[in-house]
Amino acid sequence: MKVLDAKFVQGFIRMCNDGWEQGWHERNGGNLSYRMKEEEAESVREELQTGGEWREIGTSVPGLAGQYFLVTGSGKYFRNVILDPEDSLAIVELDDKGERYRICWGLVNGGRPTSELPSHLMNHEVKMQATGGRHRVIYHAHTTNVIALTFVLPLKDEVFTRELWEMATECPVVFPDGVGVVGWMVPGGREIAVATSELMKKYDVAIWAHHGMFASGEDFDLTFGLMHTVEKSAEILVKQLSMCPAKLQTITTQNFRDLAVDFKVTLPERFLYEK
Ligand code: 2HA
Ligand code: ZN
Repeated sequence: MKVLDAKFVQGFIRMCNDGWEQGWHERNGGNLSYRMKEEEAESVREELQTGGEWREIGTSVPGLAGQYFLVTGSGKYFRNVILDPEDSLAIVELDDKGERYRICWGLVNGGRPTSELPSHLMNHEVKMQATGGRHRVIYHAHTTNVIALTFVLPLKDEVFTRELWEMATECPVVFPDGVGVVGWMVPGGREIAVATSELMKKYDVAIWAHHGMFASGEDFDLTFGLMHTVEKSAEILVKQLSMCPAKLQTITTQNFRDLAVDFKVTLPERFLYEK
């Protein structure tokens, strides 16, 4: 099969375009990666090149050795993915130590995989282990309202989680584990990758202060839906803070406890403090 005919590739392209349409991907902002199934790599084998040069990832992900990933390219625009996926995307293979990668498909006009490759791969390694292999998608987006909130809320997991949960009843059901926050860091390197993957051991969402968000999920629908839910909740919070910084009423601690029972989710106690 041709790479562009594969269902996972079509789903990936659609998700890039959905993110662009949400306004989360100005210029070359944001990046997406998908950990391919063995049978998916097999299904497009005829188009995968094996002569590419091995390059350093910039970190070590031994748990992902030998796996294939579909990723957005560094400096590429989400806006263009749907028009020219072979220019914007790449399939990369990792070596047997999980320290180097080579390009097997895509980036036909040159270029490299996403500048956030260390963060993506370290998150994949953590989430693959934490979910018994179920999570396959890591998504980074420059979500406007979440970014705005990182200027006015304390950069604490407890504060962001609780405030975002309060903004929409379905939030604690969609992200019952909460969200993690890292303070401002230089993007692109190993240090921010380590900090983010540390949060990903506990959460499916990590907020990068003054920058954006990372989300992890099983498939494109769930991961895009998670990003969308968190960002929409942040939008409501921005509106609420703009209209009236002191809430007149909200979802209470007891309301969350009742919701958890009926929806059969476990909400960590540290987010259920009395305010
Ligand atoms: O420009 O989003 O974090 C790509 C990015 C870097
Ligand atoms: Zn970014």
